[in-house]
Amino acid sequence: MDGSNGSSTQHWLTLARHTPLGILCDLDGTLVPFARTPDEARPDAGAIDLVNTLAAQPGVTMAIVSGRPKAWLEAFFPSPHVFLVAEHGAARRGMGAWENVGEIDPAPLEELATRLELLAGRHPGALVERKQTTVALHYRQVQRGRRGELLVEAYGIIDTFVARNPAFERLEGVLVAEVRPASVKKSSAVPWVRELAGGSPRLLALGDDVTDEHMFRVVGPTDEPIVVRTTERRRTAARWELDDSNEVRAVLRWLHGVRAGQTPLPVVLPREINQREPVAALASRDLLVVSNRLPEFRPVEGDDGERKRSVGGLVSALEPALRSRGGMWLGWSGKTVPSSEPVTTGVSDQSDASGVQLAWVDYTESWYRDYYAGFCNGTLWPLFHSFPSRVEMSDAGWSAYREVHEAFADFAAPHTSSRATIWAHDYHLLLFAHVMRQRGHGGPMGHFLHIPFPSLDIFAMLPWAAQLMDALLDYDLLGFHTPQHVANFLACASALLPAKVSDDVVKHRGRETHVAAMPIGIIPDAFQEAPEPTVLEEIDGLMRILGDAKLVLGVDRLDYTKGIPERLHAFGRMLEMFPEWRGKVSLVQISVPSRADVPLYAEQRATIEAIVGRLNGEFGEAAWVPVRYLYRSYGKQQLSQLYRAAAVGYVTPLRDGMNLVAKEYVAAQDPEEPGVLMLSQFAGAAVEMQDAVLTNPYHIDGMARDLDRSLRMRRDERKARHAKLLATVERSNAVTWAESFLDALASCR
Ligand code: GDG
Repeated sequence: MDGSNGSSTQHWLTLARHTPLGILCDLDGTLVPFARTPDEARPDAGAIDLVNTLAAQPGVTMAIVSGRPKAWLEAFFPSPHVFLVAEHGAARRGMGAWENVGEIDPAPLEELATRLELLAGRHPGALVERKQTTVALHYRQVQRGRRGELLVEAYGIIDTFVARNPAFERLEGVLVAEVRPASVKKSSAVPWVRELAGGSPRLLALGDDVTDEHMFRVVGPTDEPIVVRTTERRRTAARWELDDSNEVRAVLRWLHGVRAGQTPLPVVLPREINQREPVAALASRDLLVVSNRLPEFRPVEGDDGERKRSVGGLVSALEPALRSRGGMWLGWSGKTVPSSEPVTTGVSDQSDASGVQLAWVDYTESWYRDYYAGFCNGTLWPLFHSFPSRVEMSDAGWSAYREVHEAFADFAAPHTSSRATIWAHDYHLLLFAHVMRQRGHGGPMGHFLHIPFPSLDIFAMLPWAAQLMDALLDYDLLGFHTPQHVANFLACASALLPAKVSDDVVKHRGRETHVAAMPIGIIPDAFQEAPEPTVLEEIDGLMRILGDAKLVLGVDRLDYTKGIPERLHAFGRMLEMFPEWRGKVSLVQISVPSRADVPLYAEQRATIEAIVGRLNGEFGEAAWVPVRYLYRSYGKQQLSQLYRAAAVGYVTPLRDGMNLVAKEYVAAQDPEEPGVLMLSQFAGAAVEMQDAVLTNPYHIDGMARDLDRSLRMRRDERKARHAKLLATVERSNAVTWAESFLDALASCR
């Protein structure tokens, strides 16, 4: 491709003729094309010759700035005229002699490398490269759909290592994750080469990787940073771009010719990156995730430090996809501002190039009231869970709902390329595709509904049902947890709109929307990890209080859909129907505080506390408390230990999109001595988990009998049921769920 025109040719001629000229050039992906493995990627004679020729030219300082080890670089570039920077800046060779930059003790990397090698051994194609001060995990050769699984584990190992060894940091390269000393960066090569060049040099910096961005950021205004676009397009600090190593070589050859006094015509010149479209430098992001709440994240430079990393399931599920695609996540910051003040938005600094960029919108107090507490949690949540009597409807709610969508879209449209993939989540964002299409978004857009989709008679209660349905059909893909939710949606579409509906596609207004059941999973390993000693102590303490009594465990956000009062009543009923259990079984109910400022939720809490009090008063004895009610949240490790200790996982929502607690309970069991999962037939999870003891939470006597049966179940039956349930939970996990959604979205068009 010839990107030259008169003015840019002149620009480059001036640079090419400048003396002194410093060239900082990365190797892999820049001067040398990527190969399948790092071993196969080596500079060929043409590249070596070009570097040597430039290095020998008067007025040129030629430096190779690479992540490769010293010895490797030296083998290809023995000439002392070529300056070498190894391992991203950890060592450099000036006039023939190597020096180390900074004091780095590489000893801790040994253990990390061993752990990553063990992991790589289990993932065909994964490869660990050990260098003097860095360890790199290459996953270019791992099959596309399998990368997520590898990365979840790898990031777990790496993040733990980095947390314990703050002198090191994690770095995302092109299909490589690397751990290296935090103190060294390729940016240190820039002043070094400037000094070596002497006088008033101009510098040319070429690179493709995020490690090269460090160079691009520190070059001066008269220098020229050029990014080589290899596999991914990401935000860059470079001003110019080239397509591949052939173009890099063509430019360098031309430069050499110009300096040698020839007047060669440029075959190709670097193209200026259009920074104006879109406004911010996020255009290169090709995946935007939008959800009401943002994953909390670790504080970044310049941030207020309030946000910390979250352990949420959705975050773990989406993180690998976001990282490998260079994604951005947009959501509510969790903050509200007075309605009289302008709404603030923001984007996280991405200086550590960790991959996922977060962008947020604050809510005004009236949005919080009318949109979040109002239309989302007061209207859609109860309606979609088929609790019509709890539904509140107001015009103010609907209008705030549309307003907040507009605000999200106003932010997203200029920050996203019009071809980017957008994945919106849950009932808070049903109109998002619609408002984005109005702003000209042409890329694929999908939505996943985490809660049930109700039947037509319920959905039709919404005065804006047809409008909502029409807007939903601006998505290309709608994902639901279960085939029943899909069927409900299709029935509503066909009844409310003049749409053509088949099993999995709705045609409307000349568009096609694909509809699919894609049950979300968990990351089972996260519930099977050995706990830290302090966690064990804490859980042992709780178990000691329970004494010999068998543990029946309920864990939920405190929400009326979870059926907590019914569950408590059924426990009491069981103690009446089967008095032999008195003193021998205790129910621990953990209720995680949720939407506490919404009146219905506060009311729910009071109801539950009253029932607990009544049960303990009626059945309790000096040495035995039938129900322990814990209104607090627990860490994942504590939760795993409680799951494992429980004889019955008591998961009885009145209605639930999926219910992840059911899956987590199964994952955490000891396969040799597993507990029994008692699961509501109205949880989406029941579709996949038929080997649980399925129960009807509306039928208190029936639930009491099911609980008795679960507590009595013999070990061989428990083991057989658990084995089947575990296979289900492991077969489709959170990462495969995210990958399959994105794959399906990509193939919609
Ligand atoms: C919605 C849908 C659907 C619980 N206690 C603590 C804690 N948890 C975690 C659990 C679990 C999650 O919260 C709850 O997930 P659920 O799926 O049970 O329910 P919702 O919050 O209502 O989620 C639901 C889900 O979206 C996904 O699509 O399954 O149907 O309603 O992961 O482990 N986590 C921590 N401490 C606690 O005390 N850290």
